[in-house]
Amino acid sequence: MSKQKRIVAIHDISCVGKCSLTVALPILSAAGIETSVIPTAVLSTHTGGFTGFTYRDLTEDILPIVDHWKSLNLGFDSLYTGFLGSFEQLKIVSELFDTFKREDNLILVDPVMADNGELYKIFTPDFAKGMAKLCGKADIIVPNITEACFMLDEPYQAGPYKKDYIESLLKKLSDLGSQRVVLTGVYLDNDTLGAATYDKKTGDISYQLSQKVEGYYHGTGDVFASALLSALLHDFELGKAAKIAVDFTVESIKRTKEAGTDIRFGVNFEQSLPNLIKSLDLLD
Ligand code: PXL
Repeated sequence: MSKQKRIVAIHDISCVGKCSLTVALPILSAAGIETSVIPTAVLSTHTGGFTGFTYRDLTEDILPIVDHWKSLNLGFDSLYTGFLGSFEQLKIVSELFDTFKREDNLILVDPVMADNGELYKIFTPDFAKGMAKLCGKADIIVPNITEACFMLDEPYQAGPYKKDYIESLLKKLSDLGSQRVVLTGVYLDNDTLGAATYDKKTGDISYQLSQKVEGYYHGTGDVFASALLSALLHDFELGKAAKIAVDFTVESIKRTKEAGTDIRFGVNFEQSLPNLIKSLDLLD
């Protein structure tokens, strides 16, 4: 049995509407990974589709938490960030990376800020530039196509996409500074949807596409990134890790669609966890 990995997940807690920490924690725990957290904010719901949500910013708690952990000599096998709510949080998280980065650990940045050609309401195009800088400190980044376009300061185009276009995005994204890139929301025709992966060191590119399920389901980016990280921490190679994450996400979306659930509440990933555990080869 290999040693259990310990990571830290740095996201908000949205109390209702599964996303960020309420998705990352159960998925990574099911994958057998000890997951410490830094909550960046507490919201009554996420910001995508509910009105009147509360928002308690926890930025000022982050550095004292880090200082305490430094005094305990804590280290992490991975640092995983998602939704960050302000420029100040970008700066503090960047410092946190400097503190905890090691040769052998993995920084995954999911630059959560936009979808379907638009930034989420609380963000400005300038924020995307700040996020692009943070991506430069990551080992792996997981943007969707909208986030990629905002970070590269390019106009968003709707698909289906040509491979040439996807591959030019992958390469420009890795030029932001991270060796590996997983681009989500990729489709080359109208029947499939999934992710493309790129490893700058080896030059390997892969496409992990699955049957497209119509409809926009909230929090699926967090479901995907958490499953991807789970697979990478179990030493699956990048393409295979992305396939595991695509399959897990699609299964969760399909189940949610069949149940007719309000899309704002997120997807039923909980009942896909047994299959995730199987696909990670964790059953004896
Ligand atoms: O799933 C991404 C996400 C995470 N956290 C908050 C959000 C969103 C997307 O809208 O609003 C608070």
